[in-house]
Amino acid sequence: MWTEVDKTVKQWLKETRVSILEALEHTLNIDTKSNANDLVTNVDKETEQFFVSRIKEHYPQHKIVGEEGFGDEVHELEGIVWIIDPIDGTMNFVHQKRNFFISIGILEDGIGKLGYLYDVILDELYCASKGEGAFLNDKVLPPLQQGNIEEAIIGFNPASIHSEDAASTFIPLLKDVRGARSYGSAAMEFAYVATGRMDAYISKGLSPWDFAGGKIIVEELGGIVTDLRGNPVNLLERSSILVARPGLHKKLCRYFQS
Ligand code: 2AM
Ligand code: CA
Ligand code: CA
Ligand code: CA
Repeated sequence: MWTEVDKTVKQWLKETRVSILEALEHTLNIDTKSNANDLVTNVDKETEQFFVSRIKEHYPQHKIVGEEGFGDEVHELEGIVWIIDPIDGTMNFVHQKRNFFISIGILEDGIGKLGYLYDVILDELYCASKGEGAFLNDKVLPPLQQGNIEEAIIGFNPASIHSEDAASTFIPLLKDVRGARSYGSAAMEFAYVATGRMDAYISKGLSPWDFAGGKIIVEELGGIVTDLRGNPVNLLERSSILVARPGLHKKLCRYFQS
């Protein structure tokens, strides 16, 4: 069954790519959500509606959690649940027309089974099937190796610097690591950790659709995904995120224990 679902998701992703590239040729319809910098476009909504209608048609028993609200009200992870971010990195989508991803995680009874992070512009699909490895397009991704702070490049959200505890958490950490990056798409940052281009990614205030797909992929590679305090994340709740290579994760957690 999972092989068939996997094939179907990949086909749907390719279909959405065609529509999204086409939409980028026209004027986007842009709205704001929680604040003036929290953007949403017609393409976010249409892409989510596309997935919801296809899933309902092919897998009527499955439940769907989607950022734009076209899915179901899901209060428990029993059965099969799809967690979808139709465009992750909407600000990049609007301003840069690149560096945005489609993110999908599929869980069975709360266990991640299939994960997808799709770089629409580059046509690069990062995916994992639990117990069967992770891939970038057709290439197998090798397991993540141990890492240390001094040689680490970490991804983070620059807004974190304004948080009340930044002086005792983010600032010391940024001094100790080799370098820091911010790509503006949680999915992209998870994909970069999965491929070893970055060693960790740290963010406050993410939602399940920001991390569900990435968590499945990174965990399949032996990486660790928790909140900033090192606790397991709940896939139905907002959470901070600390994702890193094994070993490095524990060292990074120490910066956030105070
Ligand atoms: P989004 O583009 O799907 O909204 C940007 O640093 C990252 O944080 C993106 O992955 C973005 O996802 C996510 N994010 C979560 N909550 C956000 C918010 N309120 N405003 C902007 N980006 C948010
Ligand atoms: Ca959003
Ligand atoms: Ca997102
Ligand atoms: Ca989104």
